[in-house]
Amino acid sequence: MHILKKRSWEMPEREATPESVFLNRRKILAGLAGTGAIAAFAGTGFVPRAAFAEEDPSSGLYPPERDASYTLDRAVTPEDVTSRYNNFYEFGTDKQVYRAAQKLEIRPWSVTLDGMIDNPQVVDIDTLVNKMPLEERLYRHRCVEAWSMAVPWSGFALSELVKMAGPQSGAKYLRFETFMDPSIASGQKQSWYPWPYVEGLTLEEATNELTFMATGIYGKPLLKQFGAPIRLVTPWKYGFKSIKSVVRISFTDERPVNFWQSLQDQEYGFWANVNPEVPHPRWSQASERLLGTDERRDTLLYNGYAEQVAGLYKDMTGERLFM
Ligand SMILES: Nc1nc2c(c(=O)[nH]1)N[C@H]1C(S)=C(S)[C@@H](COP(=O)(O)O)O[C@H]1N2
Ligand SMILES: [Mo]
Repeated sequence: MHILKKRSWEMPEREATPESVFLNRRKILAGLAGTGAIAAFAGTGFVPRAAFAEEDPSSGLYPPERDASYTLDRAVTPEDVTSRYNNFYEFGTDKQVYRAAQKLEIRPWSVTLDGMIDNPQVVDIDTLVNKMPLEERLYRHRCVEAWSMAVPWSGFALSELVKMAGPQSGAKYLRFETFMDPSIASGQKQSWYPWPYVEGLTLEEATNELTFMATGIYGKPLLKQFGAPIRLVTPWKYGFKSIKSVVRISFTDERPVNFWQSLQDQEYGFWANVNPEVPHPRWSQASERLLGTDERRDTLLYNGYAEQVAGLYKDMTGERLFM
């Protein structure tokens, strides 16, 4: 292929994230709220650019300042693409779950911190986001199904939450759990899935600088289909590790068995680090489709984050690090 491509360093920042647009849209929506003007759009065919943005008690916190040390080698994927193409099995097995996901009630919401920690607690989401140092980061995201996106997450380093929890000396793993409510998430009525969705990280992975708890995206609170109000982001791992709508984080000395691993251990494991040279048993992982474009790109080892994370796995033997 001989396609002339813009390199990341040729890409103007404003192209990467048009923050001014988000800011203005927020102001416009805030201005309309309470005037009945939003309701007046009903039936006129007006569709907000983002699927189902809505007022959120934390919206004043966004967008936080961007940490410029995380840069991309590609354009940010447009919000109207990523907000209509999601994996969220609680709401269905296809990618068009954004409508169904609006049933999720994200207030009140709390996250339970428990297990081998000095400070077990149940923390309200608004207390948490007001307490944590919010920032924005541009990250790539590589799904195990060989599509990818690049998005501006807002949130905080998971290491901050680990600090708050105060892990005890025996704690080796974090086990994350998604909400469980089949009355709103019809996918959870399908009893052959091991609900609730569970994921896990080692304590070392959890405190790596890259590991992020996202509470926002595109300069606003997370839309429900992205896993509101809080989801994990581990950009060097396949997307299924990035567990959505987290309600519990338990510190343990036992390696958690994640949702996909308990369904299909031969295809999905604990580590799930991105590696173009290790194919999925049923397809190649060598390249990826960039959502919202007709471009395919070669996939990068650790999804391009080897510098930050390769050291975590340096001395590991006998582990299936790349599935
Ligand atoms: N609870 C929960 N978390 C989840 C999933 C899911 O089905 N349920 N899907 C995962 C997969 S496979 C991917 S690729 C990402 C998709 O995130 P996005 O829809 O925000 O792009 O979420 C991950 N987190
Ligand atoms: Mo995925």
